[in-house]
Amino acid sequence: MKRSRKLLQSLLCLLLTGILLIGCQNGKKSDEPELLLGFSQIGSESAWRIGNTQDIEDQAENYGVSLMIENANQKQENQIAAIRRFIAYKVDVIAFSPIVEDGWDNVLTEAKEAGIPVVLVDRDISTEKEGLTTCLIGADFYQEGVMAAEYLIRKADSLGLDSVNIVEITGTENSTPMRQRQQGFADTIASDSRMHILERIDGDFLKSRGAECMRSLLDKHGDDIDVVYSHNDEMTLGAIPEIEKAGYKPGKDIIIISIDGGQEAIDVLKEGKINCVVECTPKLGKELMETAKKLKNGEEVDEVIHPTEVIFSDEQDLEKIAPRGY
Ligand code: GYE
Repeated sequence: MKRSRKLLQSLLCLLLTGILLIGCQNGKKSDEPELLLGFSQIGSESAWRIGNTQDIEDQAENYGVSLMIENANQKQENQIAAIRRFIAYKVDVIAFSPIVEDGWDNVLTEAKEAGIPVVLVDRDISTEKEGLTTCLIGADFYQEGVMAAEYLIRKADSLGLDSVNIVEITGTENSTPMRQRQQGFADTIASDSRMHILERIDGDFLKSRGAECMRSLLDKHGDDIDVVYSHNDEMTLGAIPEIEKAGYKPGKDIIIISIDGGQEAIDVLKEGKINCVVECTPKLGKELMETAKKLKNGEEVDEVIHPTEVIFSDEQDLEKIAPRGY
């Protein structure tokens, strides 16, 4: 009788330890409430975007966050519908990367009325209303434009150029990176009288559009083009074969400046067909999970979180660049 009671006690003890161990996995305490995060991603238009989605999924797992993720396939109406589903599902926090800046007031007011905090990831919105979002986690796109222009000014100095004709292939119209990459670049070249923008053309951040835009720019301006400033790697990678087909050497006859810093663009930079790539990191997942946890616990969060970014260019020893992971 005594022996069987002891056995029962030991079994109960083992069971209790097991439950405690499972409860503490991922650094979570067993009494910590689950955090359900709804995230609406723009689409899969670039290596950057695919890397960003992957990072958010990986970090959700690391932080023990349950993630509902929806891909909007490049359509704002799909993002609005996803946010409405997150509200109906009563997620703890909503995060999204707005494809464009306008048109979010109604759906974000619905989220606010439901008491669900909203985090902007990567891109910003434009609104007159107060308090629709809590935090923006994303790059300083204006500064990226500045870094691209500063590189160009140094390059023009080193080549001794006295006139520089630029074509600019821009990202999705009315998106934050498009507006700010254009503005930062324009403001920085404004004081340099050698710099002239021949044309700006909308490439929508897509490789196929980058190729089309480049064909049209070459048809119109041909020999006059000294520089291609492209708002992302995908469009740059679409433009380069078109430049070659037209009989020019990218990186030599035409200076090529790109933004993102994905592995494929870095490899082409090493080949000498791109001159400069401004980094834009897609790794925003860690900050997102930490912010979502704070919001769930009712803690204060920073209004803007910018990651630190660098540039990669033909001014450096390119062999030292570590694998990019996207
Ligand atoms: O540069 C581009 C993309 O919003 C920073 O979106 C992002 C941009 C990125 O698809 O490749």
